[in-house]
Amino acid sequence: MRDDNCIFCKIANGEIPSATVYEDDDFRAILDLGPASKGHTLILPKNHYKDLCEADETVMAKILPLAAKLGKSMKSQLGASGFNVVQNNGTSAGQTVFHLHVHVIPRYEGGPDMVNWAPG
Ligand code: DGP
Repeated sequence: MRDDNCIFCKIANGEIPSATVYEDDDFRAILDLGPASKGHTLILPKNHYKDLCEADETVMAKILPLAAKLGKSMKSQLGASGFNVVQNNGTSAGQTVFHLHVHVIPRYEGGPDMVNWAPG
C-alpha cells in the first residue's frame, strides 16, 4: 500500500534520507523539517493512508503506544518536561502532507508557548 507520488511514503520506506529517530516494521519516526520545539518528531506509517479515517485498526492500535514511547524518551533523553501528541486530518484542520502522521512535540519548562504554535 504505497503511493508513488507521496513524499512521506518515500521517507517512511527509506527511499529519501531523513533524520530517523525510530524505525520498526510498520513505522518510521523522523525529525520534523519545521520543528515547533527541539526534538519535534513525526511518526509515519510505512503504508500509505491519507489520514486517520483511512488507516486500518492495526496501525491505529500501534501508533498511540509508539507516540507514548517516543514522548517518554523525549523526557529521559532530551530533558523535556512534557509533550504534545497532535494529528491533523484535512486542510481545514491544518494537514499539509496527505500521508497519515502523528506529531510528537516535546515541551520544555520556559520553552516556546503553545499559544504561538499552529499545526502545519
Ligand atoms: P501537517 O501540517 O500535520 O500535515 O504536518 C506536516 C509536517 O511535516 C510539518 O510540520 C512539516 C513537516 N514536513 C513536511 N515535509 C517534510 C519533509 O520532507 N521532511 C520532514 N522531515 N518533515 C516534513
